[in-house]
Amino acid sequence: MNSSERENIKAAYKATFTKKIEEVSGNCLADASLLKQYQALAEMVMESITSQWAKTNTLYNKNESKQVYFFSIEFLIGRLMKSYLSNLGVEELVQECSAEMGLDYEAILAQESDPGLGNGGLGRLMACYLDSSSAMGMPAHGNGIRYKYGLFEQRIINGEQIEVADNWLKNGYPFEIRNPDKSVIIKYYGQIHSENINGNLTFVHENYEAIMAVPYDIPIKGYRNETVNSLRLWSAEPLEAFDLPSFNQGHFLNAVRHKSEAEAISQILYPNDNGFDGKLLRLKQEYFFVCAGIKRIIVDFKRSNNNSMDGFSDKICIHINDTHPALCGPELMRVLMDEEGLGWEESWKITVAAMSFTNHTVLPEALEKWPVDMMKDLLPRIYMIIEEINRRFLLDLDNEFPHDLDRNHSLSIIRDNYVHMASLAIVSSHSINGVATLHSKILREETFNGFYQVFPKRFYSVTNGVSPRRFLMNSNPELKTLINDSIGPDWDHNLFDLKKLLNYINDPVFYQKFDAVKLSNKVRLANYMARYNNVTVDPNSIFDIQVKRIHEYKRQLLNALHVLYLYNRLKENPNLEMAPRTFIFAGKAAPGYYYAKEVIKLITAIAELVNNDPSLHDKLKVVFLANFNVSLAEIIYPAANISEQISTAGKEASGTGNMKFMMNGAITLGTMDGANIEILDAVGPSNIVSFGLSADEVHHYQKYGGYRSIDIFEQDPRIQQVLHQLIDGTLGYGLSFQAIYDSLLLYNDGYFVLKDFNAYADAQNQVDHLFRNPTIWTKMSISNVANSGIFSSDRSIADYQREIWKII
Ligand code: Z15
Repeated sequence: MNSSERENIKAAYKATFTKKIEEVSGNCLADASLLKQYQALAEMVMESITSQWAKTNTLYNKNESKQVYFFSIEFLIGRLMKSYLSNLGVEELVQECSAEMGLDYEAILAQESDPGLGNGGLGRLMACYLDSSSAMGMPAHGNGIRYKYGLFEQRIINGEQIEVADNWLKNGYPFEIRNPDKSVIIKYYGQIHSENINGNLTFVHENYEAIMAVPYDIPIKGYRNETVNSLRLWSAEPLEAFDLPSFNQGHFLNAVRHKSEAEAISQILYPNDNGFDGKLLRLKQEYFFVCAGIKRIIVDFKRSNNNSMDGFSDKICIHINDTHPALCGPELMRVLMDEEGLGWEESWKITVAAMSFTNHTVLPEALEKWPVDMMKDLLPRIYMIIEEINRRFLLDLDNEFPHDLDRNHSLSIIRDNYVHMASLAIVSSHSINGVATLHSKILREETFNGFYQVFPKRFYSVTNGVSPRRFLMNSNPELKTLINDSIGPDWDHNLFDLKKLLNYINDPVFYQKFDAVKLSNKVRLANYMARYNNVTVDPNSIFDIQVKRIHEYKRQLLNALHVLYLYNRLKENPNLEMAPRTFIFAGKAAPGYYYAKEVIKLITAIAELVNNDPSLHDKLKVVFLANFNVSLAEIIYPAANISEQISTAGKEASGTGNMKFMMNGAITLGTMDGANIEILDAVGPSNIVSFGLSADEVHHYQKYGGYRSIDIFEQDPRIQQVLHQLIDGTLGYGLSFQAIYDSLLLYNDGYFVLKDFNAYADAQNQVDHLFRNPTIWTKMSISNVANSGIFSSDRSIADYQREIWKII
């Protein structure tokens, strides 16, 4: 494009934008608010995307290529405007034009609400996988719930978490299209009668409560290609327009009550990450999007397949993200048998061939099990089918392992009056995978060992990945530019090309530029902290960051206790030689998780103590950033020197924040857990700081005992001092962290915080030494960026295509 062509395009853009402002606001540009500017831009973006979207859908409707459907109860997509602009290849144009028109581009983008339709890693992973699928031109779609309220907004008041409703739809949402013509009716409760119709046993559902699922579709635009996939989120509505059985029977009040009950289903996201709550409404949610999603897939498939189900599993992959959508198995069976008239065997073959399952946790308290009575009452036909799936599975088991009653019991899907959802998912899928090498091994050898013995070939491993577009190119534009200037721009289609940065691993000129980028990102975060936390931090201090959900197994407590220990050392010796440190925390606690909320209180109390003590000469600062979400994450990762990944080994299935930090040049300070192990493999031992018990050691202690936290306490005066400070008023008058103290001593420290303390303190000391040698540090940091290619979600998606969905 020559410069006059470019000027023409810019002039056209400005004219269209000015016109759009009038359309969306009834005002001229000079009088339009930032919100209206954002809405105008969003409309223009949608207009450019929708024609490609329609073309993609036409292509898909021919049914030539295999389609993948991700069923997930969470999709944590983050703001989309920047992704759209960058994927369309028009971001620079829009930036330039905005500046020339006197508009504030970043402020316009900040108008967008950040949809919190997920809790943490699980939901964000799905968003990265959608981003990558589109980038790779692969037909893959999301299927989930359009929660009216996403994950709560977190405020910190008097050091405590306060939850505020997340009304992300309050100004409307410009990137979705409501498609009421594609609504699906969902039936709950009632009774099942079998009837003999024309010699066929037929199951009839009576006296059910019906509600309507209405889809809202969000386009997932591929990076600089023609692919636009769909994220379909279902909203629950009353079905007035339909023939409501209770209405017909004259139960008008029932029909009204039914309206608010219907809407309740997609009202709010459950705020637990890695924790099972067992609420009836949650089970309704699970069936809601499963039933709606399966129905739509079948309708679309048949329309383009001469109204036949032949070849379904050659063309459709139903991928279930954790067990929340595990009802996909029985629901697909129900539709195939009761609506399509197929027999059990044929239906079962199709179901298992179509379905694959990813497990994301081994924490026992997170594994879903629903009371039989609840399931039977709410979903009578589904429960019947689960019983039959189980009966046939146990029969097969008995054939293979005769009279092995223990095995039969422990693998039974229905056991001790609960439906075990992981068992259901495994039995009804041809593939089950863990999300990191260690995690998959634990699944095979421990968590699902019984199933592994029965179905060894069903078990796979795919290490998680993250979107390099969102978490490198778009959130760290200065690093992107530096990389482009150094190795050329082509790494954007193959993140392994970042290895070419190793050519600069001894280049002092490159070091300078690289350090300048990091500093600039740290200044940005420091400004944020000055503004929102009213804390001044030194951008040249080590930014040591732990951001993730607050959970015992993630051990924010270990980090906090170590900060307190450092504080004590500095108090003893104000001239202690150490690089100044800024410890940064962020993360939400589930509202009902008392212990996690205590940890937030503890961190803010330590911050109060440390930040207000002038005798520390600014060597130590502690900041808890409120309301960690995708938008805040995008500011945090690029600014990190240290990435804290310190879970008790064996507990963090993979982690994905670890990858986002690494891609931005942070050095991992981590246990040998989840994907940290693979980060070590990728960067080599000299570019990571690892410490602590191994998963085997943790497992051994948990199985055979032999760990007594009180022994460590008694031998270590540093720990005595710190633990005493939890309860002696050091952290504020009247403030006592007795529950935390007790968890460590009285209840024997279930997450091995004290056991790993010494190793962690040593590792932190090593970090200090490394950082004080700038050449070594920069070299480590560059190596991390250069070796992060394997953690692109493009690589993960390629693995799934090859190993699990068998595409190409
Ligand atoms: C969640 O965020 C994760 C697992 C779960 O079972 C639930 Cl319910 C929520 C996380 C894992 O804790 C994390 O290790 C993993 O990286 C992430 O899923 C994506 O696989």
